[in-house]
Amino acid sequence: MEIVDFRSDTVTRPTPEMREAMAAAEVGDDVYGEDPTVNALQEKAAEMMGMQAGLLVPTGTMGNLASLLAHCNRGDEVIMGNQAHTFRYEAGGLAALGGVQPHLLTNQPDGTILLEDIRGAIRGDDAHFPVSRLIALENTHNRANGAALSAQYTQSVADLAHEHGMKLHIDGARIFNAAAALGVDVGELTSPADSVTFCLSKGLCAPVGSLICGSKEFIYKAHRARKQLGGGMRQAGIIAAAGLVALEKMVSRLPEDHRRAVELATGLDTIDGVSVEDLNPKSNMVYFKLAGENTLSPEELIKAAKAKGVLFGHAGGGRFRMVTHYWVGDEAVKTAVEMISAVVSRQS
Ligand code: TLP
Repeated sequence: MEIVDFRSDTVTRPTPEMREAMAAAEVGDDVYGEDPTVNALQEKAAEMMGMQAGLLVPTGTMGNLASLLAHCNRGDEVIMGNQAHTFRYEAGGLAALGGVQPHLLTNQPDGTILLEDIRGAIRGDDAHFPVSRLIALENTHNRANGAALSAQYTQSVADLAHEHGMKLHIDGARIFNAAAALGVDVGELTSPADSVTFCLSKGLCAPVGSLICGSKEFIYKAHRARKQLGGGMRQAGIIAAAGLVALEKMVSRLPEDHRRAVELATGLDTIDGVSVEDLNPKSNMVYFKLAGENTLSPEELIKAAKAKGVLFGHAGGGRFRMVTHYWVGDEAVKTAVEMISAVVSRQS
């Protein structure tokens, strides 16, 4: 039985071209700054993001944490959405390792945080208060159906941050999906911010790696934070080589994943007993719930679909997530809809 894996775009395996580039990569010791392939990747990433410098880290989680550590002191506060990946899925690293306190504000269904909410959360100068140091946005926003935050909104949040002597960080794990969804150059989405983390190992198919980009001064600090976190890698050019292929070859095909997400959403919505949250998903994620009289528990649905070769995840609260990516084509979308329909209809 063929398995179609919609659990995440993180499941993507490297392309044959990436494997070739990895095998042929020129390498050096990156802790000495001597890996030419890492240096080339960092320069390319910074240029694409419209920033001065870049830094390769193993994961998006480390990228966000090293960025927070570089921006904040212990006891500082970071304003972020209550649905942010950094708050929900990064094992509390900002509190555990940074002593940084999240100040949570409601994420709107489109992934934004209302400007008036942010304004109201920024603290005055009072010895009772933590210092409001940083605002963090997520683009695309994972739990908001993969919504893309516009350049204009990002600029407004950056202006607000800077007005108050604060910084703006973007968790741009899927920032290239956001750029594709909005039809803009990725730099328009990132250059208003002070720092961004983006991932090579999601829709771009690289096996490992994320980049942090920002000013030279910020990257200098993030470099030390990366070392503290154990993320100083040696001949990391092997990884960077795949990353360069990701940036050169995989960005322009992301709209294909987005088209398939719309097709998947449309197909799932025809199933009696399935309710799709956003019938016109903006990027590569489809969230749905079971509706009507269905008695399947989330675990039962996932298990029954798996038995038919279709993998997807439960995001909590009866919300299921399916993510389109390079390794799921049109046939996989059809198979997924058919199999989920078979599982759900047997129950309703
Ligand atoms: N997200 C994963 C899971 O952790 C939920 C996924 O399957 O979507 N920021 C965002 C917005 C993310 O979605 C993720 C990964 C990360 C950061 C962390 O990246 P990694 O997994 O490289 O640490």
